[in-house]
Amino acid sequence: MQKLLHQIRSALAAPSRNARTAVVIGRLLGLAFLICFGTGIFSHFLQEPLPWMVFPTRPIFIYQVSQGIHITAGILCFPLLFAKLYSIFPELFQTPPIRSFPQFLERASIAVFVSTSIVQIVTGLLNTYQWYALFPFPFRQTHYALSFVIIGSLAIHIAVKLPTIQKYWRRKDNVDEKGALVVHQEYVDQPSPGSDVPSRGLTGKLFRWIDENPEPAPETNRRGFLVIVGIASAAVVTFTAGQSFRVLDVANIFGPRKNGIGPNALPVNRTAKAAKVTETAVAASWVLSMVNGDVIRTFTREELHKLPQYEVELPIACVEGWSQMASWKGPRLRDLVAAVDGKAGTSIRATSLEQDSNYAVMDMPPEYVQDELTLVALELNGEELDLDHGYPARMIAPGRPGVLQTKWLSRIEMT
Ligand SMILES: Nc1nc2c(c(=O)[nH]1)N[C@H]1C(S)=C(S)[C@@H](COP(=O)(O)O)O[C@H]1N2
Ligand SMILES: [Mo]
Repeated sequence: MQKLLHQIRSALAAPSRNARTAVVIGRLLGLAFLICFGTGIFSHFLQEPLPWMVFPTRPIFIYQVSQGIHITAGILCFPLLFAKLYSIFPELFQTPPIRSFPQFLERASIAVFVSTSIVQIVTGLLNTYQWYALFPFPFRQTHYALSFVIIGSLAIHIAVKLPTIQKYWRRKDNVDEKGALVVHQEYVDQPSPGSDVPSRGLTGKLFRWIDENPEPAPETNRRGFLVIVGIASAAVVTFTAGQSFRVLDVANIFGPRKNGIGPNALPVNRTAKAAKVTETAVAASWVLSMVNGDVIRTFTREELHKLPQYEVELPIACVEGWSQMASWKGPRLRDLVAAVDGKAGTSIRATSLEQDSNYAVMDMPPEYVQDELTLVALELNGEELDLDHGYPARMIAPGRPGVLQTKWLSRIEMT
């Protein structure tokens, strides 16, 4: 068994597979995961705020940018994780498989880290294509919970590997005094207790695990590997980031959403038909109910039009990674709140005509309710709001995820 593991490692050895490469890729991967974690936490608490939390409403694109970065960094994890696994692959066949408790901890944390990361980025990517039905668990809660498992196992992994990380952090560790690359052609064996087969560890030096006729390990091999990883990373970003960042829109080949497509020149997330509101939304009896305890006022669409109208530029920024700027027109939410004597510090709960959906009820903290840019929109991009965009009226507020921009409003209650 040990002999076999030993042979596998020898066969898999390559100059691009060494500790320095693992550290270089690992740094980028760690950074990408931290960025995803931070922006993910922001997105999570916007959707499930704790009572004491107050969120920034400016800049208006704060969520658009943060979620765009989240999705882009997440997509970047595909080539990076692949490259990282490639660079350490022979290490999976260490002999003996378990040597000590810290080493066991390290391998276990990697196993957890790798498997959860793969689940995380694959389901995350599927989510950007709205393929929720493919997995039998609620996406958002699972994505949130897994992120802590990933960050935790990553922390353990970094702690255990700290000596290696320090040693190969800087490039000069691989070059001699004259700046030439150090190439070790022989493999490095360490005596392993209780076994007659020596164990082999990554030395970070460029060597090949070839038992006979060691071949020189050319620097270009390792460089070439990093270049390929770089090109692959640049390509996936270029071909998808356009759904989040307008400048790259022309190159958005794989991203599911395109700019300017759809009614009112804006993509539709869920259609009126899918939300089963095609009848209720156009019913002549439709009114928007403003409710403040016992004070209730209803507004027909005509009455909403008669209130002071404001025009604002605000993006729809979907959690699924696409976003687009649009021009909205309608009364301010705070004017409607004032019409039922709502206090300045009030939060609201908005209810949609849509039934039985996670998006049917939305809570909004005071900072958004009072914001002058928060509208009950009646028009979009210079036209009447399309049925698919929330006719007769929908919410639009600065800096919030698309999921909270409730369409087909029916009731707004002070809470
Ligand atoms: N009632 C209701 N409102 C909703 C949704 C929904 O499914 N039902 N989808 C939300 C999501 S996830 C997004 S991204 C935005 C998209 O708005 P749009 O379809 O007008 O572009 O609407 C939000 N408002
Ligand atoms: Mo969304």
